[in-house]
Amino acid sequence: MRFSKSKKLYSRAARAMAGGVSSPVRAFKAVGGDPLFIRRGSGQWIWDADGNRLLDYVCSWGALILGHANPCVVAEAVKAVKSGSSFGAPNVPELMLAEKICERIRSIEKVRFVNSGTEATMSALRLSRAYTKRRKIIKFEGCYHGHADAFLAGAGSGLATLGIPASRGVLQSTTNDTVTVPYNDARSLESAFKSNGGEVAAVIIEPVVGNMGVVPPNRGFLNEVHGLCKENGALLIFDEVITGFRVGVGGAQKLYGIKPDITCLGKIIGGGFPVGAYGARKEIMGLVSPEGPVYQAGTLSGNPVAMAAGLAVLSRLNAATYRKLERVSAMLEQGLTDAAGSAGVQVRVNRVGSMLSMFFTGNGVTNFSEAKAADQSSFRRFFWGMINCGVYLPPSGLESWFVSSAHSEDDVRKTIEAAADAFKGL
Ligand code: HOZ
Repeated sequence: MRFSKSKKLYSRAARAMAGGVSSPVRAFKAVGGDPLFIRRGSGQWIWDADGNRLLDYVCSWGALILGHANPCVVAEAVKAVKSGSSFGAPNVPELMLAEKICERIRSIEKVRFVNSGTEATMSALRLSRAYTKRRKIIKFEGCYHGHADAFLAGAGSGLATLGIPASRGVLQSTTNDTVTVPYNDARSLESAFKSNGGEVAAVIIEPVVGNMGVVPPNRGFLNEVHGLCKENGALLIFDEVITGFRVGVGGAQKLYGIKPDITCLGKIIGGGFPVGAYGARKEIMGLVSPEGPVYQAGTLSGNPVAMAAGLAVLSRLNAATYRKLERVSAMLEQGLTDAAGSAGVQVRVNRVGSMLSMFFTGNGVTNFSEAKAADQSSFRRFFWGMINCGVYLPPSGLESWFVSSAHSEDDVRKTIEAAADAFKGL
């Protein structure tokens, strides 16, 4: 495969854009080489600037559960944009999407739309502090909750990919209020509560981690987290920006039977447009301005095009969609494991529904240190082996792969054949 046009575009981008990209992981630093410029997408496929067609397992980092340019989503978005792209005023698609979210996510009685997952978590944190009148938060190592200052401690995603323990420009005084503990370790959470007394406003967690690769919660872990929050008077914030409508129609909270106090959403609810949301029971959301004293606002929040696209996606997600996603994703998990086994390569595939990732290790991966201990140089070679066979994976071993409803069993068979070749080339 030739990538000369992408290469030229990237050197132009490096002159005009910070790091040549709009978000760090996209720069391919973890896998080497130059990022591909994507020209178009349709269903499970993307085409790069050189005209290469690739089977896409990034799917806009999980936002595109129905695949690229789904005709119904496109039609609704086009219809909306033709009626005006933004009003900065209440609109009907926004109301309808809010009603749908409240109907489907059991812990949400009221929702507020924002423009990104980062805005959602940042606002949820402010709200939790206002509600509890406390300042500290506890987060889990390797979980990524966007790039607001308070969360940039022990964070996954781009920081993990680039090996950055913390971001410059974030004041120590801000992260002093952020306590980090290992994921899947309820005893550490318990001691964090003990040593921080009654100061903890909230515990924030990705109920299934998607930002250190995929790491599912151990059996009972989320229940213990919930119990400890209750005992200590802290709110539980579920960051479901990735898992919301991805692991099932009611999100991870339905799957694991937990009712968090605040839920953050993003990605899928915007149908591929910029969006985020946070929601909770009425009593908590009543603190948000203008009803209450917690200020949070945005010109493009509740944008009618994003709302119409999100509504179109949510209206098309049903039990059959999730059954198909499960079948195809399980086939991918098994196929990758078998292909690695036949090639004598040790891997662990972690999967929950249609989010999965493959770690080059013979050990289980249940937390950040285990995820980071996996062999990244094998991932790098595997990544390029897959690209050369026409399969586009996230350009980091510490990110989730996403299957869309457009991916077929035949696509998975092709992916497994490509993986078998890529394993041989390691
Ligand atoms: N933080 C995102 C992945 N977990 C990456 C977003 C992007 O580069 O688009």
